[in-house]
Amino acid sequence: MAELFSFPKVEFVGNKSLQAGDGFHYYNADEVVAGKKMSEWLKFSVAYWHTMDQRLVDPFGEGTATRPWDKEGEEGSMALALAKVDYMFEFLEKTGVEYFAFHDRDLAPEGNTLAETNANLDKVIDKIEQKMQETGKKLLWNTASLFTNKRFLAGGATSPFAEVFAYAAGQIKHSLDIAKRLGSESYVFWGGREGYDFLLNTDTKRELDHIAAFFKLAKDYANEIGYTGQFLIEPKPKEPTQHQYDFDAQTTIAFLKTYGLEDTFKLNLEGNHTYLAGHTYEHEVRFAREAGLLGSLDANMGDKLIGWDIDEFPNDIYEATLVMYEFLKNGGLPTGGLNFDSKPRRQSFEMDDLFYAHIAGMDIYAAGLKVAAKLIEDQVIENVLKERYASFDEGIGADFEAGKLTLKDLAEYAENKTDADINATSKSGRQEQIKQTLNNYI
Ligand code: XYL
Repeated sequence: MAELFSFPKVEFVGNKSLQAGDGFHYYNADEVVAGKKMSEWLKFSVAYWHTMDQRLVDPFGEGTATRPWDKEGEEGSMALALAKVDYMFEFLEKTGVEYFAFHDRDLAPEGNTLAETNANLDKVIDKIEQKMQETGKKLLWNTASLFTNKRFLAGGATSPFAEVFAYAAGQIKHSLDIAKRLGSESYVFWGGREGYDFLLNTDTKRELDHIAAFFKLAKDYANEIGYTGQFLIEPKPKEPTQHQYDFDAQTTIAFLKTYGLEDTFKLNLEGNHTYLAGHTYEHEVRFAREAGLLGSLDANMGDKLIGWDIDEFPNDIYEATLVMYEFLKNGGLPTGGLNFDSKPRRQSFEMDDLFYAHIAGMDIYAAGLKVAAKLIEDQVIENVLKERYASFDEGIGADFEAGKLTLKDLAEYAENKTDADINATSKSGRQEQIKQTLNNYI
């Protein structure tokens, strides 16, 4: 088959030239970092909905991009849906990305009934399965869109309408069948419309009970068909709803624990969502890691000046380093990866920009991985923490941590200390010095 893209296969070129676009400057698949090849640590994934389907619309204007596959069929046709698969797999081949991810509705048009929609979808899945066998490319995760179609205007699993709830369940069942069939490493639930727009017409308790029960039904079905991929929830605080139930990592962890779902799910954390929640990406990854619930990453970033989700390709070396620090502390992501839930900027509308954007995203995380590995090798942050918390390694602090003390014991110990005694034990936080050390590593 003739090549579909004129863009050459992307190879590692290093930093011989500093001009981007001629290949990878940092991502060197076989290079060993922290005991493993980069390609084993960094399981990159192309997002079907952006790379294949996104035409760079924004809330104020139509798409600016056309794609080479647009000529293969009418919008919304099966001909186009099937042709896109060829382009997707060549894109994976040329960029050296091993994984991809999709929503059910990214792949094929809907029919008049769920059964018709599933039949359309299965034709595309047949082709994807065949391509996966031919190329060895893998599915990082799949998911179901319970938010695009009008029927989901008030949510899917949290819809106040039982007909919609049942439809959503049917859609998830089929999506799990696909996950099993294609060996998807994880299965994602992003609750775009699982939340509320108006508190006074919403029975929040009932909706949360429903979605928790829905998740349990999904897990029961996965067990029944022998699908063992990791279930993931992707937090986002808002947009499209005013308030989403999976607001951020800690809210989602509390939800999972409230409903006894913490052994069923981990988290898929997306960079731009963390900004919308008023956090940093590394904050969210830290809290998920410490809860033992870090599952996968949607590698994108937001913009400090724009208030909505812009899904920008990652290009911030500080953020990539600090996220990779948490990632390495987690031992990587055994059943997850780095999915580029990202799109080029609206003015970067050419096909080559899609290649440049993925190269840049892979390079920034490869560079971040290398810096994070060096930080850990030199125990930079570990030493900061060791020194800062040293008073809990001996004396009263150690006795407290060992569970030997009551509140009364601590009160007796503190009773006759002066402020001068106590303040003399505080140490500088050294924030400026630590930041400069980080800069030196980068
Ligand atoms: C949109 C979300 C989705 C999920 C998958 O903000 O990031 O694209 O990643 O449904």
